[in-house]
Amino acid sequence: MDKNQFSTPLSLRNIQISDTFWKNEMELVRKEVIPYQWEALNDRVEGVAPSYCMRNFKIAGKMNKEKGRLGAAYVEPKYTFRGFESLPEDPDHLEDKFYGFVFQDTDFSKWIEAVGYSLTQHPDAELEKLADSAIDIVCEAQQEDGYLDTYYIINGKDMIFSNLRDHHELYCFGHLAEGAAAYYQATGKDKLLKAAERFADYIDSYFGPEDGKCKGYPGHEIAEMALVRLYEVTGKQKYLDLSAFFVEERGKKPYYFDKEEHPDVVDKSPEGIRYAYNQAHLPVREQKEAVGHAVRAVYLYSGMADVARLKNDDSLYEACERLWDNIVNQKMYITGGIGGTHIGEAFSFPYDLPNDTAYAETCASIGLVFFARRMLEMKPDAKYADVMERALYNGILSGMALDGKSFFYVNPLEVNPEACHKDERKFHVKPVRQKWFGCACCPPNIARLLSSIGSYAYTENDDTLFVHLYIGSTLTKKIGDREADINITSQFPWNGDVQIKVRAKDTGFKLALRIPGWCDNYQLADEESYEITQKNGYLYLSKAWTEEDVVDISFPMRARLMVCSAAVRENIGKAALMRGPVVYCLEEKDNGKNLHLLSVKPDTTFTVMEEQIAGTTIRKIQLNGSRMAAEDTPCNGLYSPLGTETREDVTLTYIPYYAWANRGENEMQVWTSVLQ
Ligand code: FUB
Ligand code: ZN
Repeated sequence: MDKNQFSTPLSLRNIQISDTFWKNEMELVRKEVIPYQWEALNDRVEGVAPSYCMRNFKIAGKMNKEKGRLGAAYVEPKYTFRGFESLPEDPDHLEDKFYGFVFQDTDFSKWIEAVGYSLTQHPDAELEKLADSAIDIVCEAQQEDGYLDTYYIINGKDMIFSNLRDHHELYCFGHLAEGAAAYYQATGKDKLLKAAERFADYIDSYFGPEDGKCKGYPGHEIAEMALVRLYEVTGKQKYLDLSAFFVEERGKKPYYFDKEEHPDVVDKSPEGIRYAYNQAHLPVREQKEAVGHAVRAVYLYSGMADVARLKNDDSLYEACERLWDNIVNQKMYITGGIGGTHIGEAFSFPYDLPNDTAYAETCASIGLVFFARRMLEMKPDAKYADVMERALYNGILSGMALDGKSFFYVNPLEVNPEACHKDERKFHVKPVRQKWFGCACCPPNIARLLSSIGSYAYTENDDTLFVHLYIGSTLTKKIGDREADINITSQFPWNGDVQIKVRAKDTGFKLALRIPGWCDNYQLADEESYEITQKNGYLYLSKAWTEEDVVDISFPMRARLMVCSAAVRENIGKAALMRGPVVYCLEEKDNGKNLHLLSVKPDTTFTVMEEQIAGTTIRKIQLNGSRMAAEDTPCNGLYSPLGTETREDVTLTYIPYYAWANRGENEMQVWTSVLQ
């Protein structure tokens, strides 16, 4: 690791996003998702599974008042499995019990995080007041000792931390800390931050390397990166050390999770790899393959990357790099989706990337973006930003409808609605987006990511601003005791022209621009006016800046047919269409039924056209293809000699993958046969 290359994200307070494309997404989050989510958290959305989230906080608060706040000291855990979800017997008569998933508290935490980010871009006194009142409710639930997880406050604190593997307390803490930090950074209000700190202190007194402390670690990771965030906001070293402890302890033998004894829970790990589902099968430095639950995995790797950077830990960094390369080269869909199997919502074996039974959970792609940004913080290498961009424009955006009102949890690359309804192996694949989910992890995760998109686009160090993503914005960068003002205009993802206005007179300012992996040949205007170096896919520009410099750079976007590694059985003989960072797909609406009968012609021309889908402007692409006559197969029976099939020439119409399923239920396909 070379510390001179390190960089950190800019504060969202120093960035104003003006980008046509992303601003639109952020406005959907602000106007649609955040208000809708608040209603969902309060069980006020008809026809949608209640969250019980705010209700649980209120009940925990009420119990605090009635029974007093109970403390608990660490005792060796004695496992009793209480299930993940508890539902009322009679939904019309709710009792003072905990309802919902064990991690229901995180619905609030992700909401407050998105609210915080949104307030940095769009101050809103009313929303802030609502958020403050929600924070009051949550803080009322906190115990005197700092403990704050409603599941155990309501069900009895004698059982706390008794099922780290499955019961998500440290996951709830992690989301709380992330939300609290975001809200504090946006508003300067520290009530929730203090609550998160007190919970962190409690956890710190319970877990750790010292004698007498619990040697467990989170079953669902996130606390690792959240503790680092808490460290960065508060400067308290103990939070970084606790994060490092969780990272180091993971996977050591004897396995901590064995101690918890859970006779009635099935270990979902691949055969022979105990606790791989939780990435606890090996110490993290020995892990070479990304395995298990995909969201958990990338959250862990993000935490590992944070610790590696802050502790300057080379071998941890190398482990992160190995895991990164393993994901990207063997286990990632072209959309940036990860998680090839719904069994355990997990990574499958290398190159097993089925299109129609894919899991590719929205949260997992979001976690991949977290991991990518953290790798970039250690080393500006376009390979990380390329994946970040791929996931953002494709496998993450597909998670939300163009109107921001419905969501995908699972992001398949091929859908036949009949199969989703009739084939049990595909029941997890929904042909249309859902309004909400009982396990509502994905929509709020999209909300928090999109509303903080600026912190993924740029990072900085003393003298350099790194532009990882071309997102129109105005930002300020500190250089010593001076400031550089930068204004970026881009028409991504439709056009690769980028203009950057720089006001950086008398500063040692360097602009590091990523050359996207999909771009064959960038064009920089007035090249001779800069000192230019190029390293790991970044172009470093410096010059004697003035008060009004303009950098014009263009990354021509060509439509291209892409093929997949021959190791992926599913995609042999097939091609997918990409233009710039956008992956395209065929939809039944444009191409008729039975998309599997279509083929693309390899020597095709591409026609790019503007189009409206659900009121949103996209670019569709038409190309030359052919359709096999449907009657060839059913009428002649199942089998016939090669060469007897007939085809007709057709024009294939592709739309961006993220925009599919916005015109009702219909077939969709990313990978299409190539006519040889
Ligand atoms: O377990 C909490 C969240 O629920 C996970 O991150 C998602 O995959 C879903 O299982
Ligand atoms: Zn999710």
